[in-house]
Amino acid sequence: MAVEQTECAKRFARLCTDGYAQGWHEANGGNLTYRMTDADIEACRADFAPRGEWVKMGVQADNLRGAYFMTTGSGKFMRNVADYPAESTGIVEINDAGDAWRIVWGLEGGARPTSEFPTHFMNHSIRLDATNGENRVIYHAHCPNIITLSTLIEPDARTWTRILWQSMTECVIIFPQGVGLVPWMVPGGAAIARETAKLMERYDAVVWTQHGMFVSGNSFDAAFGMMHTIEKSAGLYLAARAANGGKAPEFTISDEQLLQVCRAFDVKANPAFLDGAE
Ligand code: 2HA
Ligand code: ZN
Repeated sequence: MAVEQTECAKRFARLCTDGYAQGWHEANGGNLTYRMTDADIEACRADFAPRGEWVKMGVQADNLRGAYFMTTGSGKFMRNVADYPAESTGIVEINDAGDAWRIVWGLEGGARPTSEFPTHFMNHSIRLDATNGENRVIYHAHCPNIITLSTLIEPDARTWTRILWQSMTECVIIFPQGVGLVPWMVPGGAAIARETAKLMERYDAVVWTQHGMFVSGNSFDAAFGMMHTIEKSAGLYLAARAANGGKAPEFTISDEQLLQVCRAFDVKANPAFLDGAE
């Protein structure tokens, strides 16, 4: 089967199209990686043709030695992924040392994996351990409400998480651990990758101040849904605050109500962010 026809490539492309339609991917903004299953690798292997040198990432992970990732390309546009998958995306293999990649499919015309590959890679490593290998998707988007909120609210995980949980009832079910915050940093390298990965030990989602957000998920649906939910809640808060003359909205969901939701849906919310939780 051609790589483009495989289930994972189709789902990968659909997320890119959906994210673009949401307005999260201006120009080459945002990127996506997927850690392939053994079945995905077998379905694609006939098309693999390793080429080029191993490229060091500046980060290393023992638990990703020999892994295969589908990735968007550096400088590529999310809106082109579905129509031009072999130019816009590719598959890379990780070396035995767990510190370098090489292209085995796609990224045609001299392209390389996303500039944020080190962050994706470290997040995959952390989330793989945190979820017993269930996590497979890491997604980065320039979602506008999150970026706007980060110009109004200090980069503090408790403050942000409470604003997001209090603005829409089911948020606490979708991201019960809350969101982590990386204060403004230069994107695209090993330093921001390490800061983000530290937070991914505790959170499924991490905000990059004045930049966007990283989310993790066991599936494309879970990762997209996480991004969508958090971005929507930020937008609701911003609209309410604007409608309230710039002041914080008054009739938001209380801690007691959040705890009631947690009990009803058997969710354990991060107790550090909820007064009255044990
Ligand atoms: O791929 O989003 O953070 C472009 C970016 C870098
Ligand atoms: Zn970005």
